[in-house]
Amino acid sequence: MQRALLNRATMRVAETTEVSGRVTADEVNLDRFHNRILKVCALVAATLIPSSLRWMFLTFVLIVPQVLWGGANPTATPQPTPQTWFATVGAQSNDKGRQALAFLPNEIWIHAGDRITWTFDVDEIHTVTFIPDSGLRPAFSVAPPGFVPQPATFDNSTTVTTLALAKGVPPVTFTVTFPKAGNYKQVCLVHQNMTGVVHVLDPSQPLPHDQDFYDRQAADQRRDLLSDRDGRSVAACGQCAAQDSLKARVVAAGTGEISATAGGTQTLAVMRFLSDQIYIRVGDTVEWTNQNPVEPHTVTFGTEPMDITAPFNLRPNPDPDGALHADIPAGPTAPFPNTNNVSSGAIVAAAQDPPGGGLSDFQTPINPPFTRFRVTFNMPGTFPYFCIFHDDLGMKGTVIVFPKPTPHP
Ligand SMILES: [Cu+2]
Repeated sequence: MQRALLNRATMRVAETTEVSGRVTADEVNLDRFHNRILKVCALVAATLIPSSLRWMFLTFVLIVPQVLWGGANPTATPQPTPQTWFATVGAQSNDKGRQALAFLPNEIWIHAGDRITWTFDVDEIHTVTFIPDSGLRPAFSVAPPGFVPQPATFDNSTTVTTLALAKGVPPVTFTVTFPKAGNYKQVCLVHQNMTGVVHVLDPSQPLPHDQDFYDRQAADQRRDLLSDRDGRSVAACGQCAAQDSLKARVVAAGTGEISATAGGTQTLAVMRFLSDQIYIRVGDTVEWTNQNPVEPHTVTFGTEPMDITAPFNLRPNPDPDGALHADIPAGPTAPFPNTNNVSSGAIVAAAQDPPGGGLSDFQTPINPPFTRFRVTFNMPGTFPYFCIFHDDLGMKGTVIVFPKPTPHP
């Protein structure tokens, strides 16, 4: 998904990422209405993230299930003063390398009849989705450029969701009215482990917090996620960069970690190759490992394959430990021998299985669950590569291969 706008410098996240700290409610509001530039490429690229299962649904043909806008028939009991609350979807570092896959905040108490407006604030795509207690989790569809979601009502009878959205111009918002008291789980259809809850109370009940509290809480959660305050994600990177697996040089293709609040789970995703430049000699092997618990990445050299989620031009058999293996140039048994076009396909750890093994929450193993990809370089040169899903966010790297030293006569 390389485009002209991708020519920003690749940065080492750990060194250069800037993370905003706490922001005031005014800043939040200002930001909320700040004009944004629609980056279509980011939307498209980020959309391609998920497993091949979901790729089937990536289309600009708007197959919007009827359930999407169902229930737009408010049966609200008369409310004296229905209130509108505000929250944000996602957060990112200035270089976009760190993405908070989170609803900010992810737990809100409101009165029946109130509504909540979510603002999509990042280049990574997300959905705001409410599914009835007995409902199945649908697949997501990608919103076309300029798409403006219409307000909806959720009463726990039919699913309400946006299409997959990223920030753009005008500010992309989605408003949901909640006419019935209840506790409703909120999910993002694009990302596992991105959940929240809306507590809808009877108007006779007092509410524990005001909007100012939620603005401050959202800012705190944003800062904590993006700054990786406990340092565990960055520490993991340091370890993996120093690893030496099967005598291969190891590069982390993304890292991250899941954290939780009382309202649900959130994920920090570092969309970078660590380290992004590596020096080897002809005959050496480089191994990429995805260390993010939920976010798939690709390691792609040369031209993007048609099926971006599938491995491309590899050795016919994986290594004995299951790792995918390619050669540059591709060996004689590869589908397209002697070319430099190879791709890992989407590599990510397998999701956990739910009881019963149902498909309803996409909690099935990604099959096969590749997390390692190796490339053996048999020619000298400079070999740039990228993640098809996240190169728009700056996820790119380079392998520089030196000739073998000539032995002294
Ligand atoms: Cu990626």
